[in-house]
Amino acid sequence: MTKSALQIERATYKPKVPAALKSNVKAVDGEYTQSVADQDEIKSLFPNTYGLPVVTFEKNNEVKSMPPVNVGVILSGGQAPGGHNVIAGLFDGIKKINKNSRLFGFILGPGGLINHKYKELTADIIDEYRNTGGFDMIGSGRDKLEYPGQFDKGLEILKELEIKALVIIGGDDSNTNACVLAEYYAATNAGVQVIGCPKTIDGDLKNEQIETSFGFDTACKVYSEVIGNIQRDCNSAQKYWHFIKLMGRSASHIALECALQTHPNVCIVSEEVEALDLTLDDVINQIAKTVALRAEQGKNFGTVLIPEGLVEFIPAMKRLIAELNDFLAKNESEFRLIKRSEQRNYIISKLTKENSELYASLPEGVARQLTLDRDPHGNVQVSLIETEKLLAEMVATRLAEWKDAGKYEGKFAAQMHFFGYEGRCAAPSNYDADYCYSLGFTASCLIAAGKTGYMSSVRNTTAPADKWIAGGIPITMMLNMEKRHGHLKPVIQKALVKLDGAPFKEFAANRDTWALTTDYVYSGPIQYFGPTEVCDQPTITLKLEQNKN
Ligand code: FBP
Repeated sequence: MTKSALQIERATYKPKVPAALKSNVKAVDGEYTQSVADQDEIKSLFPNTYGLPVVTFEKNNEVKSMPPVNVGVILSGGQAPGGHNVIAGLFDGIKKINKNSRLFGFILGPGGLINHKYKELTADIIDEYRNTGGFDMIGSGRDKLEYPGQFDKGLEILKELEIKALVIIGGDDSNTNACVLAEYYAATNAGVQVIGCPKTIDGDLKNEQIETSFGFDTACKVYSEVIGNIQRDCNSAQKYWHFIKLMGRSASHIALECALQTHPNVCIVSEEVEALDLTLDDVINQIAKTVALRAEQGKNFGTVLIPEGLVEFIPAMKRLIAELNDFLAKNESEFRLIKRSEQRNYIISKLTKENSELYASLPEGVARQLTLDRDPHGNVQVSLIETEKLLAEMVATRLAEWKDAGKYEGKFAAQMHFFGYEGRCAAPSNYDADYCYSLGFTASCLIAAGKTGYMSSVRNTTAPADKWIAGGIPITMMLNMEKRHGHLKPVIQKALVKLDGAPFKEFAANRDTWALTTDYVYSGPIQYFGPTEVCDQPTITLKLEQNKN
């Protein structure tokens, strides 16, 4: 495999880890825990893994010899920078337990466990992938591990390979499933521990105990670099408004962090749109107003950041999508027989009045995207909806109306962008390289301590790595009951942007200034070599949340 000069140099980077992990460790049990809500129900569903104590790893002077342990690892869901370092940390950790320990990677996600597709991860493979982006060492997938039949099928291969512990690296859903699996294997005395690791660029798997999900740091830095480049281009030519959609299936953490890093003229935060019960029209007016005000100062240029999940947070759009999901599920075959040119009118004629009017007001392209194929759960695939085009087109129409009414004088030309896949496999920043390696190593400590149903946790990460705290959090502690596909299920609470949280407040305090001035910040590319103030900074979100800015 041909390697770039950066790849060759970066392979030698030794991730920084919490001081305790440099020595032998002992597991210190903390307080016994409760789930965040619905305690009685969660307790009855997880009798073997509920209420366990939080664990912290501390230095241990005693050297204990341990037998080798075979471990399996799965990457689940969307790629996030640093996944390979979780696996490298886990590998080094189990080799420290005993040099004869073995690591097996299941191929292309949870499906690899069910279908018995795996490969042994030996030192030469691990070394090839240290500090690299991507999940290509073993691949990832979105199969869900949900049913006892799958758990039993998985157990067959675990038994065959004498695997005593399984590490699932994933987002909120995958870790919920890890928790269910841990309970099932404990209840059936399967002899397999299950440990989760918090992954997702979306940044929405976090809570009191889990400071951040890995990959968020790197992805936001990559997007902010490119947004900065666009802003400099924008300010140089002064002729375009750039509408930039940013990934994040649901929560707006990525858009918010990028706004804090780059100071765009507008950033929409879905959670605020929902809280204020704004309509699509309100959002359009809000952007058009900023365009008009800047035009009054002779500034016919600017940037707008849009979170990927926005349309599902606009209450009226949410209702429209829900009716469309329902209607298309029932009438899919009839709809597909209708000529493409007549599909729009067909839908308009079938929806209830409010939804029909909203659908009719949408630009052609977006209206069509809303009727495209659903995901396996029957939901519209939001990442396929070109919200950046929707907003740019509707803002152009609104400005034209204002121009006719003599309320706006200016020029408006838009450029559209969507940043998502560009950042998901970037080489991890120092933060993610260190955090991920530490998470993986900590997972091996949880295994050695005999724990199951825990998520690997590394805390205090705005401090230098030496002071980070490694431990484990019982996953049941993060569960509550939520309605999914019509049924109440135990799930990890998804962390949306908190409107009373420090990151949003910081943004809200500055956005009016950023709207009218041109206060762009150019964060530049991620730096891997150089002074720690440049290379080791966590996200602004994390610093503000921990009051460290
Ligand atoms: P995870 O939550 O699985 O980490 O995935 C996040 C994400 O990158 C979202 O931001 C995005 O909406 C989605 O994956 C895209 O999915 P896909 O990779 O299947 O196109």
